[in-house]
Amino acid sequence: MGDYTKMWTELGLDLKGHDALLSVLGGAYTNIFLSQKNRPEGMKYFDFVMSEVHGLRIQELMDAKIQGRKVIGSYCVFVPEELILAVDGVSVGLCAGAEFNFEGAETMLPRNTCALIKSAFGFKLGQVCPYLEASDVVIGENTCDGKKKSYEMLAPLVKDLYVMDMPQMKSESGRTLLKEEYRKLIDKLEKVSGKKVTVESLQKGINIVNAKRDALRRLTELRAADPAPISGLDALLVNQVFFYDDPVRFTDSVNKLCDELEDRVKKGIGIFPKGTTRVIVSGCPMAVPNWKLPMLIESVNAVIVGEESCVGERGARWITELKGKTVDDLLDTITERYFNIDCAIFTPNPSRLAYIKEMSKKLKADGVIHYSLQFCQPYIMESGPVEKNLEKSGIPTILLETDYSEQDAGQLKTRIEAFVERLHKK
Ligand code: BJ8
Repeated sequence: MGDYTKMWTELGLDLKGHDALLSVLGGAYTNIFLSQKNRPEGMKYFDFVMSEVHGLRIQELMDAKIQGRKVIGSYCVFVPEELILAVDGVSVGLCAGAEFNFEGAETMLPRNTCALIKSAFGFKLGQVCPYLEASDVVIGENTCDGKKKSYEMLAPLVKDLYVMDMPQMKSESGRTLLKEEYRKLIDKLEKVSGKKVTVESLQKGINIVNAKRDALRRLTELRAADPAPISGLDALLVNQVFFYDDPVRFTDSVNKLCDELEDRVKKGIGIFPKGTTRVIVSGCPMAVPNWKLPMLIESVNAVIVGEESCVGERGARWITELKGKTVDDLLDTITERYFNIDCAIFTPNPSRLAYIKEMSKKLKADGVIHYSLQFCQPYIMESGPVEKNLEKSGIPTILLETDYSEQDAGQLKTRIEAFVERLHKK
């Protein structure tokens, strides 16, 4: 990586803390990703993106700002990138996956807050996230109680925080509320950018995001092969980069990777031998650099073949239908698409369970590892019924609860080993 000290200083980063974060991140990346054997060549692009995730990509954001484009940060897959692109904005994901400055975060938040929220505050208070510092607007959403209340505390810390309300039930009034919130979000984006959302600009945004999701769908389908042509770690990385990279370049890189994986599938080349135990990870999102669980799973002779998560299928699986002649028509189709997302904040939430079953079948998984972040009420509450129902349907399931620390790694590994052993004997 080049020398970006000037840019980081201008962004107001704490250089000492930032250096410490980058060195931990770089070391972890080398140990976890670069040590894998027989990786697809196409992963080189994603290695490069990660090596420049606080460098070149931030430089691109700063260049976009000079050209008059706005950088819009968000924490949830309910924020439509299509709307941001329709005002020529740049969308960046801000969820954080590292245990950084939790002491600082705990001066503002209760200790029993999930690691994802604490991490976002730790990064902000420690001034180490160039994406957050480059954001002209940060969009929050009233999803879980933890996020909803934490935005009250985040507001005075960032330049411009805009919070969307969110439905909690998949009812007609819920759908109307979501559409209304998207309409208000358009107003906000138009005001900040000084650009109007038009039919053409919205269609263009929809096409760009659909192409990105189509590429990820291709990747998902290829993982049904045995041997799996790509590791779960690498597939997760692609899903994580989805939130940071230039969307058109990302799509192109995922499609190139898929071309290579198609060839691997034809030739029977896999990352692990044919017949390796296959699992699906379901639950909370895994933001960069939260790689602990997949790393443990794939270190015990199992391969992850799918992620039922917002950094995975839940974030990418629906396509926005391109129909209608007005902005309002297109807003209907966007609302339709996003209203499908089966986040555990919804009650009841039967489609999530149904989809885990569908995924298990499609991807020929031997079992499901349900992953909840400690103190995440929505996913922990949902995990019990999910486990019971999957087991009843003949899909072995294990519930794991963890955080971003390494302290429980040994214990988790033992439980995963025992579970993989159970799947092996099935
Ligand atoms: S659509 S999953 S990205 S809300 S882990 S902060 S739920 S206490 S992240 Fe999410 Fe949107 Fe839903 Fe997806 Fe709360 Fe749980 Fe923490 Fe979470």
